[in-house]
Amino acid sequence: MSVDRIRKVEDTAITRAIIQKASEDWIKLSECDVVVVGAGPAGLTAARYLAQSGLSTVLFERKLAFGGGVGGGGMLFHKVVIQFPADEILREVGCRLESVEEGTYVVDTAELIAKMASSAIDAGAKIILGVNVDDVMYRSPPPKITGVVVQWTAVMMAGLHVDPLTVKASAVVDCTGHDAEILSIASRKLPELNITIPGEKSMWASEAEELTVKNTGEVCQGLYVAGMAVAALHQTPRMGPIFGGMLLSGRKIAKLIAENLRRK
Ligand code: 48F
Repeated sequence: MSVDRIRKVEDTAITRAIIQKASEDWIKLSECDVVVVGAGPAGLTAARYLAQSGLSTVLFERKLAFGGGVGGGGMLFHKVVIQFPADEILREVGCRLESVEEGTYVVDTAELIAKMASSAIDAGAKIILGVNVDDVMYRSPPPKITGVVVQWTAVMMAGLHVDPLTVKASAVVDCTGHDAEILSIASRKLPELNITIPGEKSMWASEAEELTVKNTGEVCQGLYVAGMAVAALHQTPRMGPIFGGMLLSGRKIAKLIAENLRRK
C-alpha cells in the first residue's frame, strides 16, 4: 500500500480509542479469578495454563517487557538450559530446542520469552505491563487473601504520593522471583499468616530444580507461590540459568489453582 493511501486518524480519536478500550479491560479485570504477579518464566507459564483451564487470568508485570530473568540467559549468553520433562511445555508452544545430552536442551532466550508470552495471551490471559503490585487485599477471620493493590510503576519510580487501585481475585500467585515480593509484603503486614521468608540458599542446580517444583503450592488461603519465590520461601538452593523448574512450577500452580477453584 502506498504511503498516501494510509488512513488519516484524528489525534483525539487515538486518545479516545485507547482510554475507552483500556477502561473496558480494567473494569473487567477488576474482579477476576486469578492474578499472577510477575511475567518471568514461572508467571508466563502459570498464566498460559490458568487461562487454558478457563479461568479469567490477569498477569501484572512492573517492567515494560516480559521475560523476567530469562533475557539475560547465562551471564548474558543468549541461551538457557531446559531439561526433561519441561521440554514438553516448550514444544507445545513451538520453541526450537537443541539437544546437548540426553533429556537436556538449550533454547534461545528471545524465543522462549516470545513464545511463552504469546501462548499465554493466545490462551486468553491478559498481560498488563508497567503495573506494580505493592500490596494484597485480605479478609478475616480466618485470614485469606482476596486480591491485590496495584499502582503504575512510573508513579512509584517518581516517588509520588498517589493512592493505588485494587483488583479482586479468588487466587493470587507470587511469581516475582528471588525476592518473593508479594509473600514478603504479606509476611510483614499480616503477621497472623505466619509467613517467614528466609531467602534462598547458594547454588546447587539439580537439587534446586527438584525442590522448587516440589514446594510449589498454596501458602495460605488465596495466596500461592511459583518459580524462584518458592526457593526464597522454603530456603532451598538457587539454580542459575536452567529453567525447567520454573516452567514446571508455573504449570503445577495452574493445575492446583484450577482444582481448588473448581471445588469451591
Ligand atoms: O525473576 P523472574 O524471572 O522470576 P521466575 O519466573 O524465574 C526466575 C528465573 O528468572 C531466575 C532463576 C531460575 O533459573 O534463577 O531468576 O521465578 O521474574 C519475576 C518478574 O516479576 C516482576 C519482575 O519485574 C520480573 O519480570 N515483578 C517483581 N515484583 C513485582 C513484579 C511486583 N511487585 N509487581 C509486578 N511485577
